[in-house]
Amino acid sequence: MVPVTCPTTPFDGQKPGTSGLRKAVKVFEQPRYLENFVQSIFDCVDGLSGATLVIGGDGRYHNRTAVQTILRMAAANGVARAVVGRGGILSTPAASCVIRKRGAIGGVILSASHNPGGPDGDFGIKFNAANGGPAPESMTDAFFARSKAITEYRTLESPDLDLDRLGGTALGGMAVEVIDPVADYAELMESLFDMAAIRKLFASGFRMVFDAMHAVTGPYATEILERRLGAPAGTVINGTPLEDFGGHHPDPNLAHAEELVERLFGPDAPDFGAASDGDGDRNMILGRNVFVSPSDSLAVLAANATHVPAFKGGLAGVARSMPTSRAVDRVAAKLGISCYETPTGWKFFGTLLDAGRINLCGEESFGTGADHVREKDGLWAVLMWLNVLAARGLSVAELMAEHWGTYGRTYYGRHDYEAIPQEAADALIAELRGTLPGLAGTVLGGRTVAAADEFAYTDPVDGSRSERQGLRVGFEDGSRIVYRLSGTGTSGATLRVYFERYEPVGGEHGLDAPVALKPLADLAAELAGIERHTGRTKPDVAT
Ligand code: VG1
Ligand code: CO
Repeated sequence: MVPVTCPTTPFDGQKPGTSGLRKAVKVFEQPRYLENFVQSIFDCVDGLSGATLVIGGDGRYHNRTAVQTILRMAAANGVARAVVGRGGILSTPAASCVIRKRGAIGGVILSASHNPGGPDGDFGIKFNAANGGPAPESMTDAFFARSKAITEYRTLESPDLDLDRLGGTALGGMAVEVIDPVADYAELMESLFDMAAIRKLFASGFRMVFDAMHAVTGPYATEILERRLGAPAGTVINGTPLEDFGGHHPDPNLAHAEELVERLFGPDAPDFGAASDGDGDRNMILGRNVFVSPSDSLAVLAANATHVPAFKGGLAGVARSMPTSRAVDRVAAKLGISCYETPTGWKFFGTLLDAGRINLCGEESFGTGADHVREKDGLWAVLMWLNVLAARGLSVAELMAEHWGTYGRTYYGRHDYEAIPQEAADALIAELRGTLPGLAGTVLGGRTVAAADEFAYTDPVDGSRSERQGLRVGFEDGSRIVYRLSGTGTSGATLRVYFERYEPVGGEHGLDAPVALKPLADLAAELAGIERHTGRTKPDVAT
C-alpha cells in the first residue's frame, strides 16, 4: 500500500453552491475531478490528520466509486479513522448524526439530493463540519480558492475495500469501520419521540404511505416505521434505493411524487402520506385530500412542539429561510419566542442551533429540522408529524383547519424556470435589482408595495455577512413575492419565484393555493419581465 502524490492542475468552476459541489456525473467522471475537490477540502480542514472522518452518500450512480477514492485519499492524508455506511450509504441527516455521535472532524457526503441520478444524471459532494452541519461559507469559499490553486493530491495505491461487510479493517495507516447506516439514526429518533403513542396510532388502524422514491430513506423508513413502530408491511413504497432512482427525480413535491399524491387524493385514501428526497433530508407531508405546504408544516410543528417529548419544555426559538412563508413568524409571536430569517441553505441555521438560540427551523423547499442533528431531516419531520397527530387525536385536515383558524392562513407557492441561459437570468435579476428602490408606495396589480429590497444577512452569532440573497417585494396586505437564482442546478440557471398571500383569521381559507395565488404569480412574471428575458410563458415546475 504505497502512498502516492499525483500532480494535477485545477478545474474551473469547483465552487460549492447552496449545498456542496453539484455537477453532471459526466463531469465528475473526468480523471482527477473528484480528487482535486476532495484534496481541496482536506487541505482546508484543520486537524484532519489523526481525526475521524465520516463518509457516505445517497447511493446514486458513482457513489461507490467515489467512496473508494475518498477512502484512499483520506488514508493518504493522515485520517486516523474512517467511518463508512455499509454499501457507501448514509442519508444526509444520518451522516450528521454519526459525525456528532462519533466526535468526527466532519464528513464527506456524496449526493446531488433531489437532482436525478444515473450515468446521465447528477452527482454531488459536500463537506459537513464537526458540529454535523454543512460547511459554512467561510469553509466553502476556502475549498473553492484551494481548488483554483491545487497542484497535487495524495492517494494510496490499493485495491477496493469491501464496503458491504460490517466491521473494522485497515487501509494503510487508517482504520476503517463499516457501520450499519440506519442503527445510530434510528436510536436517535427513538430518543426524541413518543414511540409508544405512535405505535398505538398504527395499532388503531391509522394508515400511512411513505414514498422513499427509490432513494436513500427506504431502509431507514422500513426499519423505523414498519419494524419499530408496527406500521403494516407495504407502508413504505419505492423503498429499494436504486442508482438512478428508477429514472425519476427523487424530489418530494406535488410534481414529482405523483404516485403518492394520487393515493392521498384518490378513493380509499390513507390517513397520512409522506415522501423524502434523494439524500433523505427533505419531506413532503400530505393528509387525506390535503397537502401541507412546507412553510405551514413548520408553523404547525412549532405550534404543537410541546406535544413531543424532545420539546416538552418549549422551544427556545425558531428560524426559517427568507423565501419561506411567514406562517411560523405568527406562531413565534404568539409563543413569545425569537424567529430568525436566514438566507436559503441549511448552513445558515448552524450557528443559531449551536448557540441554542433556536431548536426548530425550516425551508419552503420541503426541508424541516431541529437541533438533534445539524441538517434538515426528512424522516424526523415525518415522525414529528406522527407524534403530533397521535397526541392531538386529529386528522391532518382538522389540524390544518385549527391552525388557520388560530393564526390565519398563508397561501404559498413557488415557480421554477429551469435551465435558462445564465446571461438571460443575470440580466433579469440585474434589471429587477435596479427597479426595486423605486417600488415602495407604488400600486402593482391593485396592491400597494410596502417595501422592496435585496436580502442580505448578518449572522447574529458570528457576525459573518452574506450579500445578494434574493430580491423581495412585500405588499401592505401581507402578501409577498421573492425572486432568486438557484444554487443547486447543474445546467444553465434556474430562476425561483416565490409567492405568499396572507388571509387573516376569519378570511378566505378554503381556496386552492394556485387559485389564491394566481394574481400574484401573474404580477410576479410581469414585474420581472420573465417572458421578455427568457421566452418562457410558464414555469417548468409549480409547487
Ligand atoms: C435548494 C433549496 C434550498 C435547499 C437546497 C438544498 O437550493 O431551494 O432551500 O437548502 O436546495 O437542498 P437552491 O439554491 O437550488 O434554491 V437539498 O435536499 O438539495 O440538500
Ligand atoms: Co436533499
